Amino acid sequence: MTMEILKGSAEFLMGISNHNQLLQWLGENDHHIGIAFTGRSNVGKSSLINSIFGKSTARTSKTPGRTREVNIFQFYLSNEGKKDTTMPPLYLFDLPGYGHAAISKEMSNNWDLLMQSFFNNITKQVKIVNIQDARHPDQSADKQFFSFLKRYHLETTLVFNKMDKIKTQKDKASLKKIKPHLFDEYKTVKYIHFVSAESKEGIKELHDSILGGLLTAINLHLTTDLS
Ligand SMILES: Nc1nc2c(ncn2[C@@H]2O[C@H](COP(=O)(O)OP(=O)(O)OP(=O)(O)O)[C@@H](O)[C@H]2O)c(=O)[nH]1
Ligand SMILES: [Mg+2]
Repeated sequence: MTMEILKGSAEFLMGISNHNQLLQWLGENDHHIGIAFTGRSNVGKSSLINSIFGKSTARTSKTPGRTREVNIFQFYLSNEGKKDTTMPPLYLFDLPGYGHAAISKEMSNNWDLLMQSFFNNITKQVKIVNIQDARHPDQSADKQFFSFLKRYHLETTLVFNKMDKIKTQKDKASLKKIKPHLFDEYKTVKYIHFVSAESKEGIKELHDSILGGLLTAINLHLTTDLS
């Protein structure tokens, strides 16, 4: 049985910038299984979503801070190349970026409210992907985000994007050396990937790792339903 994320199947449901509306959506869809993309503005969250879920799923931009809403998509898996309709609905959340200097106080307060509402109310069946820029790993904004995230005990995959910008093998190797330190510092991080949405390096491995997490969550869901 070959399962994959069905490319081009992600359907945009809505973009939510109001935390009460987000609470309402999460309340109405309370068995959600899925995946949430987080990271500093401009690290390539939307670009990575597109390389995994199919071109033009999410809007990308040269202007940092473009994604200001929680964008919710529904997507499907394929089994032997065919759309699998036996699965519970799967959701993809493209979350607004953090750490953008030019963001106003008002916008950053709204980000806090949105993110608290999101992380307080999603199920454990939502896997978190944190994207960082391979050229600037573990920035203070990332540390802050992880200290916020820690209290929710959600399994997280850490992804270093824009690997195409790291030209020498020596620089790639020294970046990869910080892995043990990151696993040690961030206890909820289970996997670390080095990828490029541009060159597609590492994308297949990231896809497989995300799919594995989804299949585990789906199995748990099915087992719980039967008991
Ligand atoms: N060289 C290179 N550029 C990339 C890569 N991934 C994304 N970019 C570029 O980085 C910029 C930001 O990409 P987005 O995908 O919009 O980033 P984002 O994290 O969604 O940004 P916000 O929504 O503003 O938080 C765009 O100009 C992309 O083309 C990559 O792997 N390599
Ligand atoms: Mg974006």
